[in-house]
Amino acid sequence: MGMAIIEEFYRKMRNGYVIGPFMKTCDPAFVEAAGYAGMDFVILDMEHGPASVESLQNHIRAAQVAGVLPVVRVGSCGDISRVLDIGAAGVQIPQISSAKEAEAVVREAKYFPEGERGVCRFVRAAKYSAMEKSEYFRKANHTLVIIQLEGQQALENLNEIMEVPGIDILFIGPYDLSQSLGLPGQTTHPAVVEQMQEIVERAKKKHILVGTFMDNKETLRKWSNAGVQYLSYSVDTGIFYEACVWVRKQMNQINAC
Ligand code: 3PY
Ligand code: MG
Repeated sequence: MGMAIIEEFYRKMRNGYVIGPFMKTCDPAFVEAAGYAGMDFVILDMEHGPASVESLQNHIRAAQVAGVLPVVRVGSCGDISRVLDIGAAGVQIPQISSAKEAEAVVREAKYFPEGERGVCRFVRAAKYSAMEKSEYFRKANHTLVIIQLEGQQALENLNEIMEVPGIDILFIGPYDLSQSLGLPGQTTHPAVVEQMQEIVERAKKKHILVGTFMDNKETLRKWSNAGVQYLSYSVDTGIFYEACVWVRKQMNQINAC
């Protein structure tokens, strides 16, 4: 992905927000459609989706065709360099709870001097060696590193986590956070919202970009008003389900007339 696209993504976040869905479907057509609808990014999900590194290559190609930024949420740190090799513009890593874990993420995601990512220039991100070596290594560290904070330990260690260099966005996972409070799924429970708010405020004081997940209009309004810049709105499968429910309702209303 070009450096200019990442720069533009940053500019948008600094000036307001970016928005995009998680993707669990295995057909790249959904990624293209999200891009044509004006989404800024898609999060291709390896933590909770059936996608493999092999199938994700085509999702990333589709994202590039439709001008939407492809971020991959990996299942574990071991996948980070593999998804960057196939051209992911960013990586999102679940369940980070300490500065040590955050540092390990940066080490995996960045080449020297920022990290120790395994080196190979015969990969898709380097145009299979068609790109000049110097150009590849100059550009390759321009990727987004997003870590998910979604447990009580992450909150306890927040100050140290916020000091780790190389982290671009702190992402709050409301579902896992609710579980860590003994309230699984209750993402609008006051105790969950209070902790989310605390992370947002502490990150903003340090001028760190922050993201979270929401799956309805009310929570979208709440967290965008709170100044969250990376708005992860729902999931392709859920959006499709809601669209089908809407169509069904339209037909029921027409029949009732
Ligand atoms: C969570 O809410 O736990 C996430 O990981 C994002 O949906
Ligand atoms: Mg989670």
